[in-house]
Amino acid sequence: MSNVSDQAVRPVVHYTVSNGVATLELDRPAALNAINAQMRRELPPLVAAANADPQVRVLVLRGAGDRAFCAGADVTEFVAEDSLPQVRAARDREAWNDAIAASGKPTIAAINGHCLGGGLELALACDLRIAAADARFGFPEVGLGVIPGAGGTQRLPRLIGLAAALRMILTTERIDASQALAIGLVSEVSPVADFGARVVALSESMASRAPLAVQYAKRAMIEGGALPLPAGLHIERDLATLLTNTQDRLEGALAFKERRTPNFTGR
Ligand code: CO8
Repeated sequence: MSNVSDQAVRPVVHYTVSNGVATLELDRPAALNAINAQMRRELPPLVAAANADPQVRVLVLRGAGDRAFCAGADVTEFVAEDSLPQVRAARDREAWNDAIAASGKPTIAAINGHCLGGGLELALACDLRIAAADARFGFPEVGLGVIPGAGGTQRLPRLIGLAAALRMILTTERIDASQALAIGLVSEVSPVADFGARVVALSESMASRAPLAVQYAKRAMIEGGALPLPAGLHIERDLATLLTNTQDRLEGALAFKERRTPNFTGR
């Protein structure tokens, strides 16, 4: 007997908040956390909730289980649906990635095991990618008759350079964590046994910094990076000026003078 209705109500994105860090866990480990329609529906409102919650200073995306961050789009859905739902699904896929990429708060993809296709695009929509030593990365799309359609062809070459991106996408070859580190796809690699602790340490360290300064620094780099240098410098100057009016700027200087840990409030 089918248990489709059970599957429909069980959440496939698990959301928790601890010490200023919202963790969004893709939770379909039996399918290597493949992205299905339900997951695409659930994630954007959770990202919105994290963005709206003043207690949340950092977002972490991870996959449930020990085998995968995310093995890409749920290929079985593409086989089952007719062409109009496929078009809709493609549009949903962009919206889901847009929600992550548009977050004003810093985002970290914590990647273990398989990170493929749409899963890699999700990681690319984050600000930082950190990997466990067992992580494997690849874009299988052209082997399935499609192309990366949720940011992969645009974000990957901007991050690792055109030659390396062409190689990954056109060959579908998979790379391991050390290769990903060497080409700048991830910023660090941890032994599998230490990975969970490292994710917590990094995210909580970021969450302990002045929230507005973190957000403005991110904005200056991302918005300014898409502009000619003079316009980018203008954005940087504006945001730096805005920060001079914050309580946290005074708190940072005072804490330094008093040799204590600053108590930042995000104001
Ligand atoms: N979609 C649905 N189910 C999946 C997916 C997926 N992407 N990946 C893995 N699974 C399922 C498997 O079917 C299997 O289920 P079951 O136990 O019920 O048979 C379970 O997860 C475990 O997987 P494997 O037994 O295959 O585990 P292995 O360790 O042997 O292999 C791999 C792991 C190499 C990751 C393998 O599972 C694999 O190649 N998966 C597919 C990867 C992939 O091609 N992803 C899609 C990328 S493309 C994309 O994301 C965007 C465009 C999609 C368009 C598709 C048009 C056809």
